[in-house]
Amino acid sequence: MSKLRLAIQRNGRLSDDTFALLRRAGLEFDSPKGRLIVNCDGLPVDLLLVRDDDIPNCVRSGACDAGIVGPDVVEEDRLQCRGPSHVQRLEALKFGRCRLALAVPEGKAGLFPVDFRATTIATSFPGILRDFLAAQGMERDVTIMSGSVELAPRLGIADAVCDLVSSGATLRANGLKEVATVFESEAVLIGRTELGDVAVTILARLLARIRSVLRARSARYVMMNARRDQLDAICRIAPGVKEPTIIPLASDPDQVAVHVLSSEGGFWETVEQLRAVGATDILVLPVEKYLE
Ligand code: PRT
Ligand code: ZN
Repeated sequence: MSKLRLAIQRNGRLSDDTFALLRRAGLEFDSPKGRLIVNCDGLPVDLLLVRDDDIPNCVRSGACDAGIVGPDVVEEDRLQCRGPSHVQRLEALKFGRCRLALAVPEGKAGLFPVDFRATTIATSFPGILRDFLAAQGMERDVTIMSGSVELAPRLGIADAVCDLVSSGATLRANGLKEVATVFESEAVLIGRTELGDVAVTILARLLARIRSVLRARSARYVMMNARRDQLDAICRIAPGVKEPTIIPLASDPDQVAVHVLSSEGGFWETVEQLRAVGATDILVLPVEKYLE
């Protein structure tokens, strides 16, 4: 195989962010809508478009070399298959954030966990839930549902639910209240632990590019003018700053232009503080790629 086979979600919550990230990492491809395999330019990669639940198995079985998926799905697959998974998490990708949470009908929230003994819990993640309950010493009956888990208490199928939550609106709309976080999740790049040399090389290149894209996202290039004696104060304020570049201004030997690469957020606050210590003509520029 002279290409890396990367499994990604065909059509779901992770799809658009995944396509955008891969494009920013230099993969060029036509619209993947309605296609199963997409060949990329820019890096020897074939995208395999599948349901997210199938991605861990694709990588575990060797059908694909790597994938982008929620760790909730990876962990559930690991617990279900029990054998060696051959799957490693390579990088958290800063999108698809959510949590797997335990929720009970509003009126019963105050009684958790004391009055939780006879509870039946509906979930699509029985492996993760059972692990969590065992660790808390509260084994309960688990009802497995493949979707619409939040309806279970109203339908009388279960007393509580364990479902993915991001804004919490779905739980609220169904009269449910979160009582415990079971698992935190954010999309990850996974890779097979045993890969041929070519796939290893391409995956390392893809990973380096993805890391540079993610690093650039929180980085800004800040340019300003200042007096030389203000430099210490400026460097203390600008967070994540390595060595600043100092350029003397031709018109005034006491004045310098300062360029810094700032790798942390909170820019308005930082800019206001820079102004307060005397920096002027401050320009803040986004960073397209950031390779250390
Ligand atoms: O068709 P396919 O099998 O590929 O997709 P799917 O329907 O099984 O998965 P999908 O697209 O819903 O989710 C894919 C991944 O996105 C999950 O495995 C999570 O890692 C991540 N993710 C992030 C979420 C959410 N946020 C999320 N809010 N997955 C699901 N939800 C659902 C949740 O199940 C509930 O129904 O959204 C609802 C709650 O949202 P809030 O905002 O109301 O709390
Ligand atoms: Zn799914």
